[in-house]
Amino acid sequence: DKLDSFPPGFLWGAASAAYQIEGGWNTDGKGASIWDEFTKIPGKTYQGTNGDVAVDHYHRYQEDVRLMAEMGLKTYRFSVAWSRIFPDGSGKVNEKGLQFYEDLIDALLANQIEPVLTLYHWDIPKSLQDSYQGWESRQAIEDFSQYCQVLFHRFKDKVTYWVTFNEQNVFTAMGYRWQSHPPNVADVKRMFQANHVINLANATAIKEFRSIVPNGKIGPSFGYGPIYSYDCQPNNVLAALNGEEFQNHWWLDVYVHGKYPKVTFRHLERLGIAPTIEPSDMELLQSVKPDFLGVNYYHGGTVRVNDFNTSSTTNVSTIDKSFEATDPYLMQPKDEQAQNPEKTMFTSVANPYLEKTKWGWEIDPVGLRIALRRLQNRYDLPMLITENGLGALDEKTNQGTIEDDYRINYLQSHIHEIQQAITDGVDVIGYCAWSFTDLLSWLNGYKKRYGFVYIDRDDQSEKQLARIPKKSFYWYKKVIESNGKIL
Ligand code: GCO
Repeated sequence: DKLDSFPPGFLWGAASAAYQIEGGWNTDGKGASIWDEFTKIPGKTYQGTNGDVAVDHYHRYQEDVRLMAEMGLKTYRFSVAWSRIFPDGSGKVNEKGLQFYEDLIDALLANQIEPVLTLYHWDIPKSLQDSYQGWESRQAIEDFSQYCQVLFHRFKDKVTYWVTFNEQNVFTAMGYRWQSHPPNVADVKRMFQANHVINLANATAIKEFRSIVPNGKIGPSFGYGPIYSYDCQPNNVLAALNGEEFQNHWWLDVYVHGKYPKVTFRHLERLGIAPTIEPSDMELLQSVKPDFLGVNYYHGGTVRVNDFNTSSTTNVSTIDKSFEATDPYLMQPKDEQAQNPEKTMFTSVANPYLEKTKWGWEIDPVGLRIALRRLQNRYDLPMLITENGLGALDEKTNQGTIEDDYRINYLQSHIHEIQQAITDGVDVIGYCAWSFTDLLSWLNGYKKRYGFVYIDRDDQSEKQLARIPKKSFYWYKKVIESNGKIL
């Protein structure tokens, strides 16, 4: 029945990122990235884990692609480590780095697996950070564009789907605000400025792409979570509008319409933290449009209006309480507002209807359908789900198997909602589960596992880091074989 199936050619896939799987951090001429440095700072990652070896995909990619073929994957999303191609970020190309990705791509194509190539999954070369502060400098636009052009030329006949930036919303916040990613900065003004430069780099890369890879498809992968109002109290509904704009449209409107949303921009201007925009910037942003939106979906967010009386971090004692209801801006000193610019727009609360994973992430499959519907309405582009999955503490049974029924349930419920969204009329071209093998969780080491394929880290034999397909691997194989019908 047409109404409850997936379109023919639907791209069933799985995803990964270079730093999280490759290892070989200085092999074959690779330079260091900001992550190679950051993970060595004591206390930054769980048990001090780093990606020096990761799951050694750099040396074992053939074995990994064999498993993908056995599973019947139609597509595989991976990222290229910029510092393999340009060890110093710019200047001289490292042919061995290019060759690695060419070999990987050829292996995928030989198995009829469509490559989805991510250009930037968080690992800017360290030398660019050191010499001009990375994304805070406009020089990064030029260097990123050079790097992209090398890949466009080299792989234009082999790769159709390209992703520019992965989760720009996540890596800018984590890196420039929360100090939990490199470059380990806590400065909201610098965050918004770096973010603007990345927008320009995104647009510049897409512009180059149009002339070099005219038949290819390119777009960003955004970490999207729909924002819900806590209830129907109108001020809470307004807070949810603010939340959706501040957390989502702030990026997506720029990608698709070349505009910053007005309410948030004015708000940041008032606080003195809006990005500095040069005369030709908006013209550049408006001159390009992605072919598709990559959607990374894990969960949404629930918000309400900030009740400053109950806020634990705001000192309201010196403020005339009679202002509170009418103008929360008057309550906080401006510099404090600038550190928490969303505070007067909305505040996040737990959703009482949703259960959570062990890491406290809400489990919300219907939220994925809502996400797809909202994104289709506002942006009207085909969507490729570039990530969705469950991080869990998988354990081997005595028989050496991994019975991850919880992951099957999680994926099944989400795939079901995608199918519902397609029935609603949404244009979804594929689904890449996160992740193919277990991999290095940036901050949670190897404890938090996402893969269809277990990586055995206890095995001390010569089979170290052995790959063991989990129960979910065999389940997903059947999902793919039946184009989603066994659901
Ligand atoms: C983790 C995260 C990642 C992200 C991915 C984002 O545990 O480190 O969940 O695996 O999902 O890198 O694109």
